[in-house]
Amino acid sequence: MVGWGYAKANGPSTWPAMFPVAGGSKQSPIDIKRRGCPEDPRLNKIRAAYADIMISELSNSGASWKAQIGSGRSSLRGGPLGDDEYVLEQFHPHWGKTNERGSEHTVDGTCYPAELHLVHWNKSKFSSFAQAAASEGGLAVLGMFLTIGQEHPEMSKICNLLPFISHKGQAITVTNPVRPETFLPKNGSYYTYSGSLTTPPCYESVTWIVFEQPIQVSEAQLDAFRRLKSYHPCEDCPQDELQGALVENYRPPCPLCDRVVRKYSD
Ligand code: SG7
Ligand code: ZN
Repeated sequence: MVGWGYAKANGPSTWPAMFPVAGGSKQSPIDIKRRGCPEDPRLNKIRAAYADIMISELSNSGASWKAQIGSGRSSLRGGPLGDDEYVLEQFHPHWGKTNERGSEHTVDGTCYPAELHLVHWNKSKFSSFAQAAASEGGLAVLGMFLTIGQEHPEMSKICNLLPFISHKGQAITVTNPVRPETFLPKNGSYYTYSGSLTTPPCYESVTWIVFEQPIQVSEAQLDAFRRLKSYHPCEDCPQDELQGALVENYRPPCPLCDRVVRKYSD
């Protein structure tokens, strides 16, 4: 058996066989039903502060591209996170082959063309990202819906480097400054719930914070994502329905089960 992926043979419906927790009751993503999201007056604004953040490596995992954070200072607090401080580990997106779908979370069944994830871990309670990722309350992921519109200047810095990591397993070492705050929408309204990593091992360790207002990227920028390949440079191009294109790398919504999605309105 090949590893997990997004094709019919190794896609999300097959994950629970290899990763039993993927069939659990606190999985992500979910469809956010707006009518079912009580505003919680105890929630407050997300406080994200980033300074001198440098990307150390940009890589193609075959499932997405990933910008690994190498240095700088970051602090994510507030909202549902209480007094714990979370720090930025990496960011990566999920996207579709066309603009009709691509986001992992959906809102009343509506998909966006892509979704960006800023992955943070709880430095107050854990001593490494790996430990936090496997523990309840370990991670906080900021999710931003991407729509097609203006070119995003900060995203362009990434897009310009993607041709160097066109295939799975490729990575480039960089020391590139990035301003993660430019990926947050102007309006701070968000949905929050307890969930999981959206890829294997699907650990149920994530406090999800999904912003209501999408951010814009250009069609050309999403096309740069879509030009990536999901197979190694020495392998033959897979002959499945995706033909080796790294697209459709989103997990469809999982059952909400007995969870509540709370809303904060900015
Ligand atoms: C992407 O999404 C990668 C993964 C990430 C996963 O496939 O960015 O990161 C690595 C280490 O390759 O997994 C543990 C982790 O961050 C799931 O992240 S997500 O739930 O935010 N989508
Ligand atoms: Zn993700």
